[in-house]
Amino acid sequence: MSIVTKSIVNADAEARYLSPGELDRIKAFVNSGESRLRIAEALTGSRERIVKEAGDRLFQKRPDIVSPGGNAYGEEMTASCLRDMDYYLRLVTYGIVAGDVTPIEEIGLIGAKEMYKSLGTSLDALAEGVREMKNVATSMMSGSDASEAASYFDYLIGGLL
Ligand SMILES: CCC1=C(C)/C(=C/C2=NC(=C\c3[nH]c(/C=C4\NC(=O)[C@H](C)[C@H]4CC)c(C)c3CCC(=O)O)/C(CCC(=O)O)=C2C)NC1=O
Repeated sequence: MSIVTKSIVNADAEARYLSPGELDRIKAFVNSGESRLRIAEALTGSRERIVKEAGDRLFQKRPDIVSPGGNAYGEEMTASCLRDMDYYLRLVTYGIVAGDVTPIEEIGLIGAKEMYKSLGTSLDALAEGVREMKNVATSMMSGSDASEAASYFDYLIGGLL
């Protein structure tokens, strides 16, 4: 839910007008809209490059995961790994558009650690892959867009560890 919907639901539950604090938060959300949409567009437009470069960097740093016995060893498993990175990049764009990390949490983090443990996937390595996506993505942006985008990647990394 965006801050707009959330504020309205809360205010209406108490049959009251939006408070000055709520209006301030909505104002900040609206004012940051243009830059958030620009960032989401940039990530969406470069998704293939971001996932591919970040994947290459991850496998260079962690050759064990793509070596025999590794969780992402073999063409199919490597493809699943890159697909997961693409999933997470997509969730980051949702968060940026919503101006809220809730979509990242609800779609990508709740239950994720348990699931990855049962698959034998290293959460450290997955988080490293997300960190590399952040590095590739932010290197393509201006300073303020990069720091805005970085905060969503950082939230995701923190949630995986
Ligand atoms: C949008 C929400 C969402 C997420 C997050 C998601 C993740 C997800 N990743 C999976 C598998 C997987 N995930 C990985 C990922 C990796 N292995 C590594 O060593 C690396 C660290 C990492 C890549 C960076 C691999 C290799 C598999 C296949 C594992 C297997 O089949 O044994 C699976 C098991 C089923 C399948 O293979 O599709 C799920 C459900 N699915 C979803 O719908």
